[in-house]
Amino acid sequence: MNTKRFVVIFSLGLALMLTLMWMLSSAFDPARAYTDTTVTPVPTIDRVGVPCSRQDVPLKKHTTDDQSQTQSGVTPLTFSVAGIANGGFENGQDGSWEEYSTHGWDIIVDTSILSPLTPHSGSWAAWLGGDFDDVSYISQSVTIPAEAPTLSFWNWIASEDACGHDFGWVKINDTTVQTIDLCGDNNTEGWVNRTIDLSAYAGQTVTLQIRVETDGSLNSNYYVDDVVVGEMFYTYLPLTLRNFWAGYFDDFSDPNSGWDTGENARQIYQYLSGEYQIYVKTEWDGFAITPDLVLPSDYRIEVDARKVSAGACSYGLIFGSHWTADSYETYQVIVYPTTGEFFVNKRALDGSWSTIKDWTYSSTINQNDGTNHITVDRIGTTITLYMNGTQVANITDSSFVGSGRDAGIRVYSYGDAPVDVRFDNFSASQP
Ligand SMILES: [Ca+2]
Ligand SMILES: [Ca+2]
Ligand SMILES: [Ca+2]
Repeated sequence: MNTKRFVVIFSLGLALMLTLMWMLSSAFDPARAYTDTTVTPVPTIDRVGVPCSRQDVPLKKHTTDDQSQTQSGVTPLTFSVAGIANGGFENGQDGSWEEYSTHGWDIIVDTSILSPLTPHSGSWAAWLGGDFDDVSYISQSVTIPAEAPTLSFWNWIASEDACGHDFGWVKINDTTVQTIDLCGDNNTEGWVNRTIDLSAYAGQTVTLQIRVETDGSLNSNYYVDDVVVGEMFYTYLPLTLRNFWAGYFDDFSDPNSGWDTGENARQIYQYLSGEYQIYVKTEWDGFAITPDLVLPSDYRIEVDARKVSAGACSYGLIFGSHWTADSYETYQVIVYPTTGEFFVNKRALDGSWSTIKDWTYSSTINQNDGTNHITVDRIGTTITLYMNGTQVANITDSSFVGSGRDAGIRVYSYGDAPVDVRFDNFSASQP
């Protein structure tokens, strides 16, 4: 107890000291005084007098980052599944993560410590390494969703060392699932996404640890933000709500019918030859999009979907969808055409996913590249699911009821990226 309190106070003292030193160096070092963020500042700054020098890093404005793209008339929103608590670190040191540093450094820090580095999201990120002979880590217990057993996070490597000396590891239950060599050759010069397949741990509750160990010379920093376990969605919400009732139908023959289109590092979503294409470029990645419907409380959503790419993937519908400023809730119907199975789950505003209908084989599902007509009826608290006109599930679930909700289409890549799925004849009607 006393020891722990001492460590906390000690690390707080260090953090305060570091903050003060940053302020001092800002005042005295012209290299820090830039205001144009397109200018890359001098990467190394003399830190004489700083008790434990943490190397400055070049701040590169990441213009190719898909999260920074904006489209005319469209507000891009990023939503991630948060099986992880405080995955974006925006709650600060709220106890969700255990954090440790040999030298007592705070790992979860805000911009007052990180500056001039900008967190990937918000004003907090995790800063591992940055000191000599230091072991640092963050860890927490998390359940790996069976339907999306992936770990994804954004990382930034800034090292002045040669390869083979300083390392980062991603560990599950103390077993290394990925080793990251922290060295100048691997410097990212910005936030890059790292995605790790955790299918070996699907459905299990495990301890996730992101760990850095440095040696006694030549500094290495490892920054982490937006840790996500499970599926990730990028969806785009047009500024103008489409009050469609009575009924909505799109055969995608008109490429200006109102669905958003775009391409970034992870996906293409566009009208293509009378259909709507979702093309996911990377493994273990998902994409969902809606035409921004405002549904009545009882509705039927239908779509034709077919897989064009060779490997495994899933596609389907989202419905009962509702967005808040920083989260969303939705049902989704997932079809896995490789085996003719389907799955229904839901995501709550707190980021947790729950299974409503576990993977179920249906002979009515056309396998592989066959087209499947997916229908879902939402009537009161009942969800009735049809594949190619045959009822395959009838579920009672009282979440996400009432009018004003949205519905759309979704694709997930698993380990066989790229994935190419075509949708047609999307409709919303009253059953
Ligand atoms: Ca953050
Ligand atoms: Ca080193
Ligand atoms: Ca069509």
